[in-house]
Amino acid sequence: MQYYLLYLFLLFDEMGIDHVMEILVMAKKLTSDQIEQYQREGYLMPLDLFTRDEALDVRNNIEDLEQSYNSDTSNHPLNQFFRINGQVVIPFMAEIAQTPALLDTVEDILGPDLMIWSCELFIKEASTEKVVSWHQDLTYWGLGETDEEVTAWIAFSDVSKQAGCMKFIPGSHKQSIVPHSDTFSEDNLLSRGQEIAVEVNENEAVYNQLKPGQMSLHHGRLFHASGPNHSNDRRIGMAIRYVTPSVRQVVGKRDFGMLARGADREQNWINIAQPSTLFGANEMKLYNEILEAQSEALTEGAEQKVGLYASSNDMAGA
Ligand SMILES: O=C(O)CCC(=O)C(=O)O
Repeated sequence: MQYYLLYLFLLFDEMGIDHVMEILVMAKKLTSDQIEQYQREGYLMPLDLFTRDEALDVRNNIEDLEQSYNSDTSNHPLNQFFRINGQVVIPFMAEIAQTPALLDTVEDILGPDLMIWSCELFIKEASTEKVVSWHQDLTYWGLGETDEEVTAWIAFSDVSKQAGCMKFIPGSHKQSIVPHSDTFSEDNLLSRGQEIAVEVNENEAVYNQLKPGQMSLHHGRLFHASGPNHSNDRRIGMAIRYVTPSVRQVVGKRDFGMLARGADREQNWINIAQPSTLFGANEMKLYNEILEAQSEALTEGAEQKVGLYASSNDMAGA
């Protein structure tokens, strides 16, 4: 103990109290500068998560599933599972969302209690025109304007500007949710083609270019979008939405979350388990129940039917 105190004293002397305190209360993965940057700009990138080989393994898992999936045995096109709540029925998506290094990083932003709300794959086929219009994620989720939601977006291919990477407007998360309008555009990957209805200054956009295995974090109110994939490879990314247990569903009657770390003391969420089987019977039942519950918030106010990726026309890149 005496040695420990003496060591601390020498450290304070040598490095200054602020720097030592920073180390003692050190975040798990991010530096205090990165945490400040996230708070100031509303995003962080690029962050290394997986090696190239690990990222390639995940890409192979995705592509094997695309090859083996038989839509006749399910009432859902595969893209629906990819685009909403994949973590409920596809074990490898739930596992990725619980990668310890990823949770350490998210914990630095949201704190020790973490729930997974949704995992989604955003795939744009090579040389196609699919885009994502400017939007704020929280607009249609029914989770209010919370600061306690963050998206980790992981690249499983080369996500360059040419391949249609995301772009962000720095600091835009400091605004409330601004008005959006539904475009239902064919080339839009969002469920209702929702688009920010106020002016977005494209000149301010920062491009989120990522190598396979790298990721970014972005805030739920950040203005963001992505362009078409004009590269000759598919553009593959997984978005994982994390919330703290204190966030609640305020539009729908109930909502579901998978506890990834810590504890859910508030019980605002119906806690669900990680899937044990790919498209297992119990997992599918739960998937349908969640989709029905969430569609209340996700389709609220839409003037046209919102399919929530249930039609094969919604296939990314098709
Ligand atoms: O992958 C994209 O291009 C857009 C993703 C997105 O909007 C999101 O993760 O919130």
